[in-house]
Amino acid sequence: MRKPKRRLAFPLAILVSVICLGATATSVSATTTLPDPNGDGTIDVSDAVLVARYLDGQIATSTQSVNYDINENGIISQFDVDLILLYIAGIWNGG
Ligand SMILES: [Ca+2]
Ligand SMILES: [Ca+2]
Repeated sequence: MRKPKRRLAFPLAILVSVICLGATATSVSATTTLPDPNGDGTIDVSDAVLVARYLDGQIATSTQSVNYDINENGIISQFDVDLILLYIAGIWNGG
């Protein structure tokens, strides 16, 4: 069995916290300037999963991966996944 990677621990902890707290906002309209990783018009857990899978090497780079850089610092990292989850949880406003 494959051991979970450490870099997924923090976002998973946030996700579990959001679920345990009964957060009702599981998706947020992408009317903000926040990049939308999967391009479906909302920012939700599926976006975080997509970027996490990209970082884990489970999916290849695509033209859409430019949207994976949530804080637009030129680097796609675990921090981008964390920002998505913080945004969904209402802890970060995308600014
Ligand atoms: Ca999305
Ligand atoms: Ca980034």
